[in-house]
Amino acid sequence: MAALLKGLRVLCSGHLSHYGIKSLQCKPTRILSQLPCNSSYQRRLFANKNMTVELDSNTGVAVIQMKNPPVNSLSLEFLTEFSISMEKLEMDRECRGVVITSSIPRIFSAGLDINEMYGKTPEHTGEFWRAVQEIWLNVYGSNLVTIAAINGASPAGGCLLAMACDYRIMADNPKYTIGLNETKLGIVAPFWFKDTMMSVIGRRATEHSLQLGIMYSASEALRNGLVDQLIAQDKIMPTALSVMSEWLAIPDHARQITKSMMRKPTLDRLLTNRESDIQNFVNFISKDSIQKSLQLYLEMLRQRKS
Ligand code: CO8
Repeated sequence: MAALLKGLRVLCSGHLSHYGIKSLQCKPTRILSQLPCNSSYQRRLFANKNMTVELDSNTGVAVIQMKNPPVNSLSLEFLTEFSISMEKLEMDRECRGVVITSSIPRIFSAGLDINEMYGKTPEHTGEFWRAVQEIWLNVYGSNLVTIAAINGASPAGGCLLAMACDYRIMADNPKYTIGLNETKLGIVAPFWFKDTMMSVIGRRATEHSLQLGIMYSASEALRNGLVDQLIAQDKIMPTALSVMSEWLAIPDHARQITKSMMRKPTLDRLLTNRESDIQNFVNFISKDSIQKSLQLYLEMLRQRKS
């Protein structure tokens, strides 16, 4: 018993941080379902331009609500703000889990902002891609429990963000779709998008999905494991919080080490190839043929609207 306690202390002090995705932090364990009903209720709100972040310090659960109209596209500014918010929550001793959702009706996120990739300088494109890597490293590598409450369409980068979480709940609406559709834009999902999808739905389904750029309906996404649960739109947040309470019932250190064991090789692959990945992206996206594809795609989006 003494040895076990000593082991736990070592873990909590972060000496085994090579096991950890980020350095391990033991935060006081509070279980949502065990909270007294009359517990003093404390919410902290961080209002940003592109999202609101609300932390309930009684439960340890934060909610990030994306609000970048019209479609929550992931611009450089959005990505930077999101990463800073995640880092703040990660450092906050009161936070143990985060639910990511959208305040825009019918849209979770339209993925990367195509305008950031079209007609821009290589310097800008490189900076943008570093920010894309950063948001993925922050979410996929988070020590917190992460749940995506997907309350609308979630193509490409929106799907990546959801897949980087520990659990995905999607609104049960046949009009909402989710998937990595890059090939349909004439571009290629990078290796770490592919790795993330493979870790969620397996190799064969990923190969099929990526080659065809498939956007799955909510029910298809449930069937192939891309999302874990479907629920009526108005039940999505209560369900996310209830699932969160199950995850928070597990001691943090045990869950975090397990998560790290599963995710570290994938994270390390990007960390060791980060600069070459940026260079590859800049070279690829600067090609005339790719710029042409992006231009046509943007025009198609505009025409579809009119
Ligand atoms: N980026 C920038 N603008 C966008 C994007 C986007 N991803 N998506 C939509 N918009 C714009 C539209 O052009 C339109 O602009 P405007 O008002 O000026 O005409 C406005 O947002 C509203 O769009 P819609 O009218 O289409 O809105 P709807 O509610 O009808 O549909 C959808 C919402 C379903 C999200 C739809 O807009 C859509 O399908 N968008 C495209 C989504 C997409 O294909 N995203 C892929 C982005 S690429 C990516 O994330 C990964 C890239 C990896 C690169 C790797 C290279 C090596």
